[in-house]
Amino acid sequence: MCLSHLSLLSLYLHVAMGLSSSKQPEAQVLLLGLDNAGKSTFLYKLKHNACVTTVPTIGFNVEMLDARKNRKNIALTVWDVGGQGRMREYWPSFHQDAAAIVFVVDSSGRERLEEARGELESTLRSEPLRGRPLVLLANKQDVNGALTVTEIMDMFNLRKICSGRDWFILPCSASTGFGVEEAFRRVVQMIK
Ligand SMILES: Nc1nc2c(ncn2[C@@H]2O[C@H](COP(=O)(O)OP(=O)(O)OP(=O)(O)O)[C@@H](O)[C@H]2O)c(=O)[nH]1
Ligand SMILES: [Mg+2]
Repeated sequence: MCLSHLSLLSLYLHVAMGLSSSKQPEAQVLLLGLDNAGKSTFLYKLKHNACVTTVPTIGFNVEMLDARKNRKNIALTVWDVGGQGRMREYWPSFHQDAAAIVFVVDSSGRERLEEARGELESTLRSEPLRGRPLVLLANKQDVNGALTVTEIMDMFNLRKICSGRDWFILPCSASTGFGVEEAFRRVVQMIK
């Protein structure tokens, strides 16, 4: 995917979804996190209930998922944006219409936690994302020695950086599927 075509594709998808003429509510979910955090693995586990072999995402992946909230169906569009350094400059292009943020952290990569914390903090400072709910996924819990949600919550100072929005942190393993459905339920619950 050529990155210069991101906005065009996004516009196309909006129009295409609008033309689908369904009165079904729609919401966009933004999946962010450092490279190697497990975003794409999480997305495909959710979509296909399969552990797909991934390659680093250059550009983004997008999938539509059906959810139910208050006895209504909601069409969720999940944007999984590449997390490598050079991809992060494109993250803000996805902020505008996001109803919720899912930030994925590799809990087994202690040495990159500070980098992840910094990226989360600057994401949460973005004006278009003000007040948007956050689900933080402490991923790779299947790895021995992975940090716990409490450790990550403290290291990220989550209570402070998330003031003014609904947030939730939960452990998961995108590759085994542990916590994946629960994460999805939380996201749906928090979308306004
Ligand atoms: N052990 C373990 N490995 C995982 C888990 N989730 C993802 N991985 C592995 O971590 C690596 C990176 O996963 P991706 O899903 O491609 O990571 P990503 O966040 O999409 O990375 P970018 O696209 O570069 O931003 C892959 O080798 C996955 O198999 C997990 O829960 N446990
Ligand atoms: Mg990816």
